[in-house]
Parts: sequence; structure tokens; C-alpha cells
Amino acid sequence: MRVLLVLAALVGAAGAERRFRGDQVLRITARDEEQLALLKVLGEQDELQVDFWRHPSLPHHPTDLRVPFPSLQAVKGFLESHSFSYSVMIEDVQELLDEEREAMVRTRRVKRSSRTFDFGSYHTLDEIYSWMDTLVEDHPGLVSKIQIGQSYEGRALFVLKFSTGGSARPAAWVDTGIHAREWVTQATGVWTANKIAEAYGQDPSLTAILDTMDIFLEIVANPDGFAYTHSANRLWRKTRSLNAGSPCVGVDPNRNWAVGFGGAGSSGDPCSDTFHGPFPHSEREVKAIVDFIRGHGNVRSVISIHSYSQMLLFPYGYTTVPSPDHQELNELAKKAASALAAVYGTKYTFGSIASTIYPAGGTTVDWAYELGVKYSFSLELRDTGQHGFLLPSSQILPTATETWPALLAILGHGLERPR
Ligand code: BHK
Ligand code: ZN
Repeated sequence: MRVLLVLAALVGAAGAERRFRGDQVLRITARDEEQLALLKVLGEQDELQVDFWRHPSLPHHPTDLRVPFPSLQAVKGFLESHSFSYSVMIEDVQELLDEEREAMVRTRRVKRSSRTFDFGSYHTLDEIYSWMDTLVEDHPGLVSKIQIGQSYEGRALFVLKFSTGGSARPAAWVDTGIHAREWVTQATGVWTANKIAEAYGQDPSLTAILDTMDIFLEIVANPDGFAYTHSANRLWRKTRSLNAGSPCVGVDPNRNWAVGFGGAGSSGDPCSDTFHGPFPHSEREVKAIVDFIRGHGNVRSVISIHSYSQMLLFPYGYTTVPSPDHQELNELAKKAASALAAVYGTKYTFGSIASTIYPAGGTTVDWAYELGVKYSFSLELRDTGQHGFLLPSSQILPTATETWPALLAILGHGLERPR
């Protein structure tokens, strides 16, 4: 009875929340360039309102597409008439959303005191921000919180700094949640922050890293988008900035960086989920990171964490030309991917962005690399599409746990090597 009342209250309060009843996620495999081009055309039909969960890349690589219920007949008809091979990955998106919401309500009910935090469930922005304060309180000599700016809607952009002292130490930058809907990444950020704080003095490799360098971790790199995924649209990806002359909101914060800006794999259409924005670093959330990393002046590695697809990626994204450090980055990626797989057997593919997923201009890691941050990586966490962005919370702990040794491999590698 009590559960029902809580649920009813939640549903009532969330009257403006977008629902996805009957929406399906289709996995489509294009057999050749012609079919790939047809998929892109499909994405440009405004009236269909389809949402790429995995963008078209190369022939024989899967494309995942959420199709709203009212468009299903038209889209399936289109696919069949062009003899695409496809399957239904998710039968009913709303069903997964309902399960996710019920799990969050359940955790709130069993939560015993304000100082216990369930790392194995999803949390709101407020919950994450107040947890950050308790982490700082619990580890005052190691963890501090800095504000690097404000979001478009005025929210604080907070970064956790892990430092054992020294001055002008080299640093590593890690961000999670730059795409709002990739909830397992913010959850992994929280787990990782706690792990760093607890592993110092216990885990020899983390201890060696923190004795030499500082770690900066921005858990919610896109707080406006994240708040919006909780209040209005669970599948929101972009920032929430208004676009002059368009009814569509938001810029893709992983297309807004100054290297390869406006190039392949980005869109000039404000209604697109890969809209690059009006100019480089137009988004406050992006500009804050740019200013911070530039201002720091000694950042050795950047790891920008996304989901999903289980990939470890490095520059370049804007061109298929191999970077000057391709060989070294590829070997490090291989090492990190096997460290990850050693935990639960989870398989990650790795390679340059442009040759592994698709060319994409204006991404975080290309900007960092061109600035001189050699160890510049993006992770795409679990899964490979079974649940996609709606990864059940039961997979948060295993995801974060297996990612940890991969992070250590990358951070440790940057350690002794001079720039
Ligand atoms: C990740 C990092 C660098 C360049 C591309 C990507 C893939 C990412 C994107 O921006 O298109 C896919 C995605 O959001 C899901 O994380
Ligand atoms: Zn992403």
C-alpha cells in the first residue's frame, strides 16, 4: 500500500514527464554505403522523431535507433522495403523506464540515514552534490571540491580534487556525464571518487599515482541536462541552452570543442542531437573545462567517460589519419582493455575514434590531445545495447569495478613520462 502511494505521488509530481510507451529500439545493420546513406536520410525525417542510440558508422556495424511508437509502422516499412536486416533490441522503452524508477523509489525507502549512500543505485543531481560534500568532510586532507563555473541554467559546475600535497603537480582530468542520459557514467564517477578516497594508502598503484599527481574528477559535467533527464525526458543528451531562431534546445557537448569543429559527424541543425553549437566552446559547461585545463597547464591525461558500447577510444575523431602517438595510445588502450576484461570478462574494443565508431569533429579528446595532453581517451561503458542508456542499476557496481583497473592503467602510464 505504502509503495503504491509513493509511486502515485511520484507519477503525480512528474506530470510533465515525457513517456516512451511502445517505443522500440531497433538494431539495424547496413550492408553497404547505400544503406548507410538511407539510414542517415531516415534520421533527417523530422516527422518520424527517431533517436539514434548508436549512430550509423560503417557497413556491417550496428546502428541502434529508438523509434517512437507512432512511427514504428513507417520505419519498419521503410527498412523492409529496402531489405535491411534489423532486430528489436528493446520491445518497450517505457517498461525499462518504469523498472528504473521503481528501483530508485525502493532505494529511497530503505535508505537508513543521510550518511549512507547506495553506490549501486541511480541518484538525482541534489543527491550526488550533497554526497560530494560528505566525501570532502570524510577525507579533508585528500579531497576538496572546487567550482569551475556555472551551467547555462546557473547550476554550479563542481570538480573533486584529489591531492596529497606538493605544488604545481602534474594532473589527470576525468569527466563523467557530459551526455546527460548516460546515467551509468555519473554513477561510475561517484563510485570512482569514493574508491580513490578509500584506496589511497591501501592500493599501491593508486597510492603511487596520488603521491605524484593530482586527480580532478567532474562527476556531473552536464548538470542541466542531467536534471532534465530526471524531471522531463530521461533520454535527453545535450546541454539545455536556448538556440537563437530555433525552437529546439541544446548543443551536443561532445561536438562543441575547437578541434575539427563543425566537421564530419556533427550537425549544424539545432534540432539534431549532434548539433555542434553556434561556435566552438559556446557551451558554458565546455568552456569551463577548457579554461580549467588550459589554466592548470600541466594536465597529462584526460579521460572523458560515456556510455554505451564498451569501447576505449583515442584521437583522432575528426580525421581517420592516425595521430603521431597512435602506436603508443593503441598499446596503452590494449593494456587498459585487458585489465578491464580481467575483472569479469567484459570485452571492450579499442582504437581511434574515427576508425572505431565514426568520424566526429569537435570532441573533447581531440581538443585535449591537440592542446598537448598526450594520454587523451574516451571510454564507452556498458552495455552493448541490450539496455543501452537504460542500464539496470544492478550493473552499476560491476561496471564501476571493472573500469577502475583500466583507469589506473591510463593514469599510471602518464606518471613517469615527461611531456
Ligand atoms: C565518444 C568519444 C569521442 C567521440 C565520439 C564518441 C561517441 C559518442 C558520441 O559523442 O557520438 C557516442 C555517445 O555519445 C554515446 O556515448
Ligand atoms: Zn556520450
